[in-house]
Amino acid sequence: MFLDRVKITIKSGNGGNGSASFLRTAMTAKGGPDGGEGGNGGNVIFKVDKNLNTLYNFKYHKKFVAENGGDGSKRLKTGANGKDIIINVPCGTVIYDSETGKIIADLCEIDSEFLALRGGKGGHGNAYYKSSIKQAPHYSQTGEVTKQREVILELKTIADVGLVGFPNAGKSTLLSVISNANPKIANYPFTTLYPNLGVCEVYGQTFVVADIPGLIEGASEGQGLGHYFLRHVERVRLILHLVDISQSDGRDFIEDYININNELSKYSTDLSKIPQLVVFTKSDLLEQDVLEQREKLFQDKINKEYITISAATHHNVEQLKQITLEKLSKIPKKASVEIEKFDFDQRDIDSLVISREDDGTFVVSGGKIDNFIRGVVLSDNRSFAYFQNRLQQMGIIDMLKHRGLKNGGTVKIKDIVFEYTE
Ligand SMILES: Nc1nc2c(ncn2[C@@H]2O[C@H](COP(=O)(O)OP(=O)(O)OP(=O)(O)O)[C@@H](O)[C@H]2O)c(=O)[nH]1
Ligand SMILES: [Mg+2]
Repeated sequence: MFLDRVKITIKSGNGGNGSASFLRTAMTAKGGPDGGEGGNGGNVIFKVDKNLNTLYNFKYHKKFVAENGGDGSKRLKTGANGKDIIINVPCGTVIYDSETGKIIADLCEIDSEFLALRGGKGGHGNAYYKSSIKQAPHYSQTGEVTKQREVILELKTIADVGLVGFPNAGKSTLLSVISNANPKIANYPFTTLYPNLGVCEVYGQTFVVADIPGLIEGASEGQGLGHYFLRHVERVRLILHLVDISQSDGRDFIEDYININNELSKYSTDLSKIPQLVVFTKSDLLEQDVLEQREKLFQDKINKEYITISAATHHNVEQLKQITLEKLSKIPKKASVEIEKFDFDQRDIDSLVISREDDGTFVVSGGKIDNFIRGVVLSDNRSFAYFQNRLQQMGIIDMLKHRGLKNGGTVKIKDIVFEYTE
């Protein structure tokens, strides 16, 4: 089963909590704050693995969660950082944000890495808050809690050359003859079920060839597997359009040529703009005079550049490789897909939303509050006083009053519910 589009869930690790602790030993009855910092959560990283060429690994494994950071502890001990999770993908994987459909990354270099989600920050321990005026802070900060996200991975093969043509045209046979690939070959249509890649070498230079299977009439409207695979043609620089000139499947070779081109242009005008070289295959099956007649017919009717080969006898195969290399040298490398500037991992630390529940309770939420509340531990009157002070400083009390909060009104901020008193 070939898998080239899949939705997965990813999550970076939460930050570990900072610790609130005081040094107590036999010698120091009243030691200072010694609560250590929480560790950072692990990141989510995508990495190109050259040994992969499908997204099959994601068929059953769809959730990837990096490790949480460890909590800080006494004696200034910092929590361990959570381990990153590395997600291996094949070269040519484009990553989309499932929510907005925007492209997050296009991974087309071997071994390249992409940091998709940063781990949550660890919280500060109480030792961090010690200052000349605050000798014994009793509070610490909780770690940053990260959100789970969904992304779509889509494989768009990166090859210089795409082999297209009707099933049985001889695509896989040609690939096996000109490259290191070893695809399945058989005398029936749809032998190849997913694109194969091979590296072809000519005079010490190389190019990558993709065998794009399953193209038939109606492919652009979803017939067969072809439509599914046409996205792999999008990024090739040159199409070798294979046409069985021996007509061994009983169809007219010129109609075959026209039909496949129709499918390409129906799929997208971009595909029809990709430079093409027509390759007539299986010349060994025809008498020389019949072959010449058909070539002449093609010249008269279509008048496009072509080369006639036989993968069986290797007739013209070397020439085809050389012409392909020569053509490629004149076609610029394709830019990778266009990426809009988009910070997928942007953290919301600014939003502030005030809403009201049916019973009149004011609810304050948003990233600004989430961030602030990490440092709030309502263990006693002092910390509550701090909490109220900060609400005042942040302008939240004024905003609430503006929205109608009166003395005695109820306010809910995350898990904290309190009565407002002036
Ligand atoms: N005589 C002869 N037979 C060939 C030649 N090239 C391919 N064939 C045969 O044609 C049949 C189909 O070849 P494949 O390479 O599997 O064709 P394909 O285009 O990959 O077909 P699908 O994978 O089904 O799309 C096989 O039986 C091959 O042996 C050739 O140059 N000469
Ligand atoms: Mg094949």
